[in-house]
Amino acid sequence: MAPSILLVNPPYQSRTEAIAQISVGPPLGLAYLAASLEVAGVPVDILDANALQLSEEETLRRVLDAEPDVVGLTAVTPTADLCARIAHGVKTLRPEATTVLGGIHASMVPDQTLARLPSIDLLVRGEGERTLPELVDSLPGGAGKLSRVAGVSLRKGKRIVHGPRRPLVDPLDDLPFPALHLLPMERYRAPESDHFSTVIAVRGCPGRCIYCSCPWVFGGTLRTRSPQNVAEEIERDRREFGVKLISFLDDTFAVNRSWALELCHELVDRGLPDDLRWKALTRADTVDKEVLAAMHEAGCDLIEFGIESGSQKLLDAMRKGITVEQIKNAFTLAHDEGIKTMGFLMLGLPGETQETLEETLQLVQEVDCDYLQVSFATPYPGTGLHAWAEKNDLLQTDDWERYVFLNETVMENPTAPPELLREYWQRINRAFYLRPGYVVRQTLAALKGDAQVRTMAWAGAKTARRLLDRG
Ligand code: B12
Ligand code: SF4
Repeated sequence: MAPSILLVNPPYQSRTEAIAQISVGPPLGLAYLAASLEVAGVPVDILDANALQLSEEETLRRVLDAEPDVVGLTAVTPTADLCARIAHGVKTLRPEATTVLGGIHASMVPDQTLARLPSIDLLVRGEGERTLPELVDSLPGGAGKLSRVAGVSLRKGKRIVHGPRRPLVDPLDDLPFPALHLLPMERYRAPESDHFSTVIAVRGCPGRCIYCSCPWVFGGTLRTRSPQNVAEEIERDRREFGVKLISFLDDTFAVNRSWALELCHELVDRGLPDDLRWKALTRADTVDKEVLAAMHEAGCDLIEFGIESGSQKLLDAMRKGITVEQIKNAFTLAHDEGIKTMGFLMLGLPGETQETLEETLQLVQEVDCDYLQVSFATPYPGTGLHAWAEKNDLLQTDDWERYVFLNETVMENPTAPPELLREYWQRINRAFYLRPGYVVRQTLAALKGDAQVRTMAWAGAKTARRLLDRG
C-alpha cells in the first residue's frame, strides 16, 4: 500500500493584524495537492491547524495521532520556522516519518531553507501537484529515485542536491478540483460571508515587481483555466459546500481581458444564484468600463487593487508598470460601476522619502477606496528587494518569523527611516479611517445591515483605536 500523507497548514493567523484575522480561507495549495494524491491512489488527509485555531503543541499531537508516513507542510517566509518546529516534533517522536516542506518560501530559497531547517527531510520547489505523487512513489521501497524527481531538493551528506526543474502544469484544466471535502469548510469566513471559499483561475504573472515572490511558484507567463472549468468549480463549491462568497486568488484577475470577459459571461449564462458573490484582485491597468460592468453583472462586489505608492518615481523604481493616473482611473471606474474597492499600500520601498510618502497620502485621499491595507515593504528572501537590502546592508534581521509586513519594518531604508514610515503609517490610516465621509458612510451602511461593513468597521475600529492609543 502507498505511504499515507498528512498535509498540514500551520497555525499562523493569530499573529497578524485584526484586518487579516477577519478573513480565514482554505489552504488551497494543500487542497490541490490532496486532490492529485487522491487521483494517484495515495491515502491523504489535511490538517488545517490555522482554521481550527490549534496551538503548536495541539497541532503536533494531532499530526502524531494520525500516524502518517509523510507529513507535508506549507510555508510562506514567516511560517517556515513554525513548520520546522512542527517537523522537529514529528522527527523526535515519530522518526520513521518523512517531513516535506513546500510553498513559496521553499521555492524561492531552497538551499537556505534546507540548510537552516534540519527537521525538514525533503523540499518541493514550485507547483506540487505532479511532484508530490512522484515523490511518494520514490520514497525508500518505492519505484523511483528521490534525487531524480523533478522539483525535489534534499540533503546528501553535507551537500544539498536539486532534482531537475519541474515543468509548469499546462493545461490547468487537467488538474482535479481542490479537495475541499478534506477541510473544515464551516470554519472559513470573510467579512461579507460565513460561507466562504477561494478559487484560483489564473496562474503566473508577467509582472516583475521587485518586492513580489509570486512568479517563483507559478512562473512569469500567464496560464488561464477555461472559463467553463472555473465555472464548474464554482458550481461545485456552491452545490457541495454551500459557498456564498468566492475570493479569486489570482495575482492579476483581468490581465487577459478577453478571458476575463468570457469568464464573466460564462458565469452569467450559468445563472448562478443571486446570493453567490465574488471578489478579485487585479492590476489597476487591466480594467476598463466594459470589463468592470461584466464583472459586476457576474457577481463581483469588491475589487482589490495594489496601489503601493502615490509616487510615479517609486512605482517605476519598483517596476510596477502602472501609472498614478491609471490607479485613479481604476478606482473611479469601479465606483461608477457600483463595485466596492480595496487598496493596498506599501511604505518604505527603495527611493521612499517624506515627499513620496506625502504623495501617497494625497493619492489615498483622492481615490477614496472603501477599504485600505497599509503595509511596510518587506524584503522576502529571493526577491529583488531582498537582494537590494542585502547588498546595501539594510536588513535589520534574518528572523523569518518577523517578515509579516503588517507588523513592523525589517529593513532600513536610507531615505526613509523606520520612525518616518511609522509616522506615515499612522497618518495615512488616520486620514483614511477617521475621515468624516467615511465614518458617516460606514455607519449608514452598518445600520442598513451590511454585514461586510459591520465586520470591516470592527477591524477599522480596532485600527482606529490603535491609532488613537498611539497618539
Ligand atoms: C491567499 C493568500 C493568503 C491568505 C492565506 C489563506 C490560505 N489559507 O491559504 C492570507 C490572507 C491569510 C495570507 C496571509 C499572508 N500572506 Co499571502 N498570499 C495568498 C495568495 C494570494 C494565494 C495563496 C494561494 O492559495 N495560492 C494558490 C495555491 C494553489 O498555491 P500555493 O499555496 O503556492 O501552493 C502550490 C505550491 O506552492 C506548492 N505547495 C504549497 N505548499 C506545499 C506543501 C507541500 C508539502 C508541497 C509538496 C507543495 C506545496 O504546491 C501547491 C500547488 O501547486 C498568495 C499569492 C500567490 N499567488 O500565491 C499570497 C502570498 C503567498 N502571501 C504572501 C504574504 C507575504 C503573506 C503574509 C506574510 C502577509 C502579511 N500579513 O505580512 C501573510 C502570512 C501570514 C502570517 N502571519 O504568517 C506572499 C508570500 C511571500 C513569501 N515569500 O513568503 C505571497 C506570495 C504574495 C506576494 N505577492 O508576494 N495570504
Ligand atoms: S503584478 Fe502583482 S503578482 Fe505580478 S509581479 Fe507585480 S505584485 Fe507580483
